[in-house]
Amino acid sequence: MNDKIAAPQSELPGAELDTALLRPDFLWGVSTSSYQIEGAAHEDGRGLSIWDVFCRQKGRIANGDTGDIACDHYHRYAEDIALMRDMGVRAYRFSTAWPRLLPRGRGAANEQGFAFYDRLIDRLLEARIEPWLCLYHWDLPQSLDDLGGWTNRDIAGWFADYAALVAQRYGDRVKHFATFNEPSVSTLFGYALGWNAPGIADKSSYYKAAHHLNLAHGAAVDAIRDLRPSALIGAIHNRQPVLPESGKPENAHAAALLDAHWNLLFPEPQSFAAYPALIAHEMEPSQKAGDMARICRRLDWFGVNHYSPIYARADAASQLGFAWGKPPASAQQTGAGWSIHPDAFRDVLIAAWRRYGLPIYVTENGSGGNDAPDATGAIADKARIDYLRAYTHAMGEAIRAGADIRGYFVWSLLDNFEWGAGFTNRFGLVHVDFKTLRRTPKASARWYAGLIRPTRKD
Ligand code: IFM
Repeated sequence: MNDKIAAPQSELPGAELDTALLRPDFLWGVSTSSYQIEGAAHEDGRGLSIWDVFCRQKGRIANGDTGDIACDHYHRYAEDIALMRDMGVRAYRFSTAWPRLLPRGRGAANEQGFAFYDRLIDRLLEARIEPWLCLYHWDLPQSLDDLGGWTNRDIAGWFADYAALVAQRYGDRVKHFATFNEPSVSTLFGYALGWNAPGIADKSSYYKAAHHLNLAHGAAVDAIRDLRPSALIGAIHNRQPVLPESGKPENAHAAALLDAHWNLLFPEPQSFAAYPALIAHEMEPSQKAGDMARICRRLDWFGVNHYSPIYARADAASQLGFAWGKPPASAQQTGAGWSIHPDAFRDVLIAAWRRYGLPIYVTENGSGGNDAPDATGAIADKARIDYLRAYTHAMGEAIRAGADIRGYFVWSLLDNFEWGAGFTNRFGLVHVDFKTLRRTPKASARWYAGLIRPTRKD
C-alpha cells in the first residue's frame, strides 16, 4: 500500500464500526459522477449536456464555475484508480455520460466515448476494483432536451436504447448496473424548482418528467436483462427523513408532502406499481393504461443515498405547497450546513430494508465543507472523519438490527463540481487543487483505508 495514503494506524482515530458485524464479502467503495469529475467536455466527440448549457446561464452556478475541466478525470483516470487501490476500496461507482456515448442522445454512437469507459473499466479490473455503472447522474444530452427532455414521453424509449448499448458494450465486465441516481433531485430541482438543469420551474412539467423517468427506469431494466440476464440491476434513491421546520403546525403536512416527493415518488412505483397517495392525483394526467406495470420491475439491490434529515415548511405561494425548511439552530452541522444525525441514517437503512426487501447498498454518504491544505500541504479534515466514523457506526447498528446491508460507498473519491455550489463545496477523500489538478489524499482517506484494512482479503 502507498505510504502517502496508508499512514500508521496509531496516527488515526480508531474506527468505531465493529467490522465483525459485516458480511465477509462486504463491499467498501467510493462514488463519483460523470459531469462532476470528467471534464473534457468538448473533446473526442462528446455532445453537449444540459449542464454545459445551464452552467453558462448567468447566476446559476457559484463563481460561474463549469464542469468543462472539473477534475480532468477523463485524462487522469489511471491516477484516480491508483488512489482508490491504495486506499483499498473494492468498488467504484461512476456514471456514464450519455452525451459522451451518444452525442445527440440517440442515433450515432461516439466510439471515442465508448473507448474511454473501456479503458476505465479495464484499468479498474486490473486494480481488482469492481466497476458499478450508473446510467444517469443528471447529464441529459442537450439535443434531447431540445425535444422536451424528460417531459417528452418518447424519452423512455431513448433511454432504454442507450441502456441497451451500454449493457451490450460493457456487460461482459460490469456486473452491477443502476438506472438512475437520485431521480427526486434531477426532477424536483430540475423541473419544479428550477435550481438544477434544465432550470424549469413548472409543476406540470415536473410531474410529466417524473412519470417519464419512471417509465424509462422500467424500460431500461428490461433492456439490460434481455441482453445481460446475469446483470445485477438496482436504482439509487435519496432516503432522508423529512422533518417539519419548527413553528407552525401546518409544517407537519408540508413535511409529509415533501416526503412523498423526495422519498417515495420513484421507489414506490418502481417496487409496488403505485404512486404515493398524497400526489397520485397529480400523476394521473401523464399516465396511460399499463404504465404502472411497465414501471414496476424486479430489482436485485436497492441503493440508498443519505447525508442528513431535511426540513420542510408550509408555503402557500409555492406551486407544490411546501418550501425547503431550516434545521433547528441547535443541530450540529457539516461545513456545508447539513445537519448531522447518524441515528437518522440507522433508521433510514432499517426502514428501506424492511420496505423494499432488497439487499441494501449505501451508494452515497459523506460530508461537505471547504477543506484547505495547511502550511505543510496536509488536509486535516477531522470533521469529515468524525462524520464518517459516526455514520459507519450507525450503519453497523442497522446491520445489528437485521438490515441486509452489503456495501458502503463514500461520496466522494475526489473534491468535484458540486452542481450549483460549483467548486466551493468539497466532499472528497482526496483534495483536488482545481488550478493545478493536483490530487492530495486528505486525512479522511487514511482513516477510510484504516477502516477497510481489517476486511481486506489481500
Ligand atoms: O454531489 C452530489 C451528488 O451528485 C448527488 N448526491 C449528493 C451529492 C452531494 O451533494
